[in-house]
Amino acid sequence: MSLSIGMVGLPNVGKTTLFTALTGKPAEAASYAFSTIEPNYGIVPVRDARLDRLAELVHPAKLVPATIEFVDIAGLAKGANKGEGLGNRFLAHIRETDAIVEVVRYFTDPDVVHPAGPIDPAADVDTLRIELVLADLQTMEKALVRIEKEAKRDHALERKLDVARRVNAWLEEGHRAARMEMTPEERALLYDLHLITMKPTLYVANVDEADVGRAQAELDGVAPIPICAKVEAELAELEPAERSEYLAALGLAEPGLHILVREAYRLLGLQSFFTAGEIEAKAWTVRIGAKAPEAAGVIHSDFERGFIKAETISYADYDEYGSEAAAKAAGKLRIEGRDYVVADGDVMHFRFNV
Ligand SMILES: Nc1nc2c(ncn2[C@@H]2O[C@H](COP(=O)(O)OP(=O)(O)OP(=O)(O)O)[C@@H](O)[C@H]2O)c(=O)[nH]1
Ligand SMILES: [Mg+2]
Repeated sequence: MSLSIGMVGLPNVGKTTLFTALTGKPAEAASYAFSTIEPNYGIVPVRDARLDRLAELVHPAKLVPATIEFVDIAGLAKGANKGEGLGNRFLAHIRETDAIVEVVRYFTDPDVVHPAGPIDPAADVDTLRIELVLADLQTMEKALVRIEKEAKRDHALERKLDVARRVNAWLEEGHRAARMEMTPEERALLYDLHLITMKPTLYVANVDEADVGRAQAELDGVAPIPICAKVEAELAELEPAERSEYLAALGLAEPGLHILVREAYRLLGLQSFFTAGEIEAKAWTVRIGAKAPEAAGVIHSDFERGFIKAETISYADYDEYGSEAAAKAAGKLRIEGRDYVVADGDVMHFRFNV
């Protein structure tokens, strides 16, 4: 599973600065609005101290963390749906992402133009919601015509048509699609429309250096993650020792980016399991609640198809006993079947037959 997250926001709020800090990929950030035109794509390893510990114990030739892809697009201006600014066509680049990070300007730096005037996070979130909802309505306009046509031929699609009409009416009232009440089945019926406001969304409050780590009031009913993109970008450039020093000076236990990545995992209902051998130690991403065969399928579809058993050691046991052999001798290696619900941090080895 390759997870991807799209970054949205008004122009000049710090999206590209945050993207560069996250990915280490240089991309142009500038104090004028609409500095990003073509989207930036970058892969971020998910830092996990447990994987480092496994590597220390197993000495694999290769260490492979889980990854998330970030996509940084052009800023959306008020009226983007009507072509204001760069318009909203760049949203196409994030239609198929799994989640959205919305960057909101809190920092006050007068050298950085805020096109909407005074700094007003709640108003900015409203502006952006309206643009995203209007973009989804444009998607729905075409989709409804198509689904209506299809439903005439195939009556099984009438339920899809019904929920599509409901979500259209809901969007017309200005709400995010994700906030509409619907069953998981209805939600699944809408999946292939790739509505942007249906995606789980995290808000990042891009705060002044002085407010780093300070909680902010809720935006649209959820607490934003306070991050100073500028500080994160500086932290990302430092050697580990200097970084620890700077973090301590800021009163932070870890970079805000780590929190962001963890929160994205949580929001998406994901966890990691590990495989550990001489060739490689690797973190894999799986849904919370997934059973052993689904986890096997993350590695290879053959593993799922031919699933027999999963040899499983909990991370805590692996850490305590120090090796597979020692954990096994202590009776901590469990042989789990198809109904086993994978736990976060499980170290697994699959037996399969195809
Ligand atoms: N003071 C301060 N400046 C910041 C911070 N984050 C970004 N900036 C500055 O704000 C300006 C805009 O940053 P970008 O990262 O280019 O913003 P963007 O959202 O990608 O902008 P567009 O691509 O034009 O939509 C740059 O001059 C950054 O250096 C911050 O946390 N504090
Ligand atoms: Mg940018």
